[in-house]
Amino acid sequence: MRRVVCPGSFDPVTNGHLDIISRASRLFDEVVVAVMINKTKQGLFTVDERMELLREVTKEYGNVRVDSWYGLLVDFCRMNDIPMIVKGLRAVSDYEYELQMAQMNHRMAGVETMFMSTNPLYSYLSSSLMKEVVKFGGDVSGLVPDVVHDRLVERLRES
Ligand code: COD
Repeated sequence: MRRVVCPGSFDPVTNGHLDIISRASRLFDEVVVAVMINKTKQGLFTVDERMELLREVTKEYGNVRVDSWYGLLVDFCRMNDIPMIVKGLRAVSDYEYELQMAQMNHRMAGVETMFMSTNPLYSYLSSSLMKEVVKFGGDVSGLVPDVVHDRLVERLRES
């Protein structure tokens, strides 16, 4: 079985993430979306909430599974028998750090990284930008899935 992991913070998932996940789902037998836990960073959504949103927006793809992990991504790969990571590249600025991680992951465990060029429609999207825009009353509809849009508005209005 050709299995790949799509890792990230997904706080929350955007249409940019979803585009990469859906394209990967057409190339691999199974895509495991892994919400990586960063205990030093307070997210807007809890890890469980992020996973719930990811499950909701990927339910139409029959071969996408959502999981979470605290620790090295390569250990998650070993545990789940995953030989490859898929990442989206938005710009040259993403590349330097992504390349460093790809080389380190390969050195540590022989795990390969595949880079997909971002869909130009979504190349300027990031979870942080979506949060900032909604926080100050801007409109991000069409840039995140509808369910995420509603949860963002609800959560940021609460605060
Ligand atoms: N278009 C296309 N792709 C996108 C877009 C977009 N608009 N936005 C994001 N992406 C892709 C990028 O490939 C990105 O890497 C991924 O989606 C996830 O994005 P985020 O913002 O949700 O997540 P990040 O960047 O915070 O995730 C970083 C990781 C958690 C993946 C990384 O830090 C990691 O692997 N940590 C685990 C610990 C570890 O193993 N560390 C050692 C690494 S060598």
